[in-house]
Amino acid sequence: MSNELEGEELFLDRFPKEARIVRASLWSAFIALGIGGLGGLIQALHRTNYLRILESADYYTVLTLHGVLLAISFTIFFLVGLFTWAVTRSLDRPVEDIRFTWAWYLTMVAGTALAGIAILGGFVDSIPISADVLFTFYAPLQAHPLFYAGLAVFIIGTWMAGLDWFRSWWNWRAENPDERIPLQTFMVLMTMLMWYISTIGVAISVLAFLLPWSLGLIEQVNPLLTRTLFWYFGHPVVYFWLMPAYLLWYTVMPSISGGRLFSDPLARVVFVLFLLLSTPVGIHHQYLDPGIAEGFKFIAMTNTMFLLLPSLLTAFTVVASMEHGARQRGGEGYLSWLGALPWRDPAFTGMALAGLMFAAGGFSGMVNAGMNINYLIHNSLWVPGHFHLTVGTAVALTFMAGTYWILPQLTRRRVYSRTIALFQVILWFVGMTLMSNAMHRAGLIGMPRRTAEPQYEGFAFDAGFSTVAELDFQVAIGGTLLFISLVLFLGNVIVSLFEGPMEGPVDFSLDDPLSGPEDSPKVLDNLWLWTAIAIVLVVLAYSLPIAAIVSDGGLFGPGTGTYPAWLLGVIP
Ligand code: HAS
Ligand code: CU
Repeated sequence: MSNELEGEELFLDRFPKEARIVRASLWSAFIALGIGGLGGLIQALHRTNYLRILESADYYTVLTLHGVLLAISFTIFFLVGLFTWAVTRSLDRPVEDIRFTWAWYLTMVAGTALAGIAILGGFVDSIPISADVLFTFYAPLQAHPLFYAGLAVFIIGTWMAGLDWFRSWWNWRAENPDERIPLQTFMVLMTMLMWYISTIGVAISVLAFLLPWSLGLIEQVNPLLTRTLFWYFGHPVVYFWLMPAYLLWYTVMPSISGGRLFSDPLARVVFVLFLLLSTPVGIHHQYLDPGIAEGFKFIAMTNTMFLLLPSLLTAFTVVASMEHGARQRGGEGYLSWLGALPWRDPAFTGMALAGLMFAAGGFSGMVNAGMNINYLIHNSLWVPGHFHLTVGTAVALTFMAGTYWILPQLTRRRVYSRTIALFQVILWFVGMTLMSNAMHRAGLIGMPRRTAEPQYEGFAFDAGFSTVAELDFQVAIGGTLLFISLVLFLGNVIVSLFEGPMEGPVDFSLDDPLSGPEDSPKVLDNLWLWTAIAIVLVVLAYSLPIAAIVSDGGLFGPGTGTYPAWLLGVIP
């Protein structure tokens, strides 16, 4: 890849100021990971009835903390660190103004602190602050204004971060007018374009409706409208978590496999497809919502099926690159090359296991996406089963594995123990296999998600070939293994910092793809064109459903629509 760091020079030496901000972002991500992960353990043991240290009422406070800290803070803080690293190294230029870079980081920290205070307030009955609204914050659940304000501030921070990366690219382009955008920067820019388009939904939902409502400025909101605006953002956000993991799979994994990326143009196509298709699909989270016509749901389903394509292309390209690496290392045969991969390297093994689990997570995603079959699993424990494979493993395990590779470049310290690191990533895989498999199966027999008391005292689930007790046991064991894995990860990383500095040259270079950008048409790099098409698709998919929701239910609340009481927030 052109314009990149030479192998011998550490990122830290070449870009010391940028390395500090990347480190700060990663530490913030890890703090969120530690607290959020503890919440996960508490929940897994509570709902399976193995250990209850809380009142069931506080379960929802913990669940909100778990969801917000892991799905929003951990993922996005890691992402901003990774993207800053990727843009700086692939353009080989420092950020334009480091004060602005710190400004967006601090804005994100401030937003997290505000939302965090609002959530933690839920534990203290004597203060009137709480936000037990879960990470989807659907009305009629209402949070303290601090929570919505925190979210808004956090998102503004990410917008500023995007601006920072675009600025670097604009200035780089002025100096290199004829060069193709380096692949890592291309991936960052595409991801951020998707993010700008999709966060408009949540920004409107929060600023125009939920925040004024919780401040008492407006009396009510139209819950279906705020839900729809949430999911307009809520599907693309899952790709916002996934695309940095893909950045690592495409640009780092081939090199640590000992090979080269199979095709740079294909990687660009994948990111273009994500920009085009990630947003006009959000209604696939609302197949069961009344008030949205079936035809609109059908359109969302069709778009979702097309959206499988970039991930299927990724499976092909990434595995082909791994195979190339294995063959460089002497691997042979149809499948026995797999044995020649560097399985002792925790960075490699973590990412490969994350990919393997994503194949299963993608499959349960296809089940979710089918309009009719979704009725079977919606709001059941199947759905958390699905997203612990996707965001909880494809993304989280890739980020942990990526940390083992990137940390020495940022701190000049070797990872304290590669053996513990290897054990840690395998433990995550085993724990998640137990937990998510049991969750999927429990969902199929009708066990609901998001409840502290899934057994509904006195209600017997038709367990068929599995018993609830057996599934609960697997969830509890799996959740415990995951927590141990998390502690090992954080412990290993922290202890590394106290090790002596690395000596001698260390090679962190990334090799050129087998087929480079010159093999693809320049139009792939035309960001304006893809953004314009993405906007047109969003308008086509959303304008009519939103118009119908507003005309049925009123912009600020229920009119004479035909919604059931629960959706209107009326407790019968
Ligand atoms: Fe999803 C619900 C559909 C992907 C996250 N999803 C959720 C929720 C979350 C989530 C958090 O259509 C719950 C939200 C809530 O709280 O209510 N999802 C899909 C589909 C995909 C998909 C079609 N989801 C993700 C990703 C997520 C994520 C990615 C996070 C990062 N999802 C749904 C639907 C619902 C849903 C419905 C609503 C359910 C309901 O009723 O509530 C697709 O993008 C999946 C495509 C993936 C593939 C797999 C390709 C395989 C690859 C692996 C390659 C292997 C390697 C390793 C590299 C087709 C790329 C090889 C190793 C060797 C050793 C060889
Ligand atoms: Cu989705």
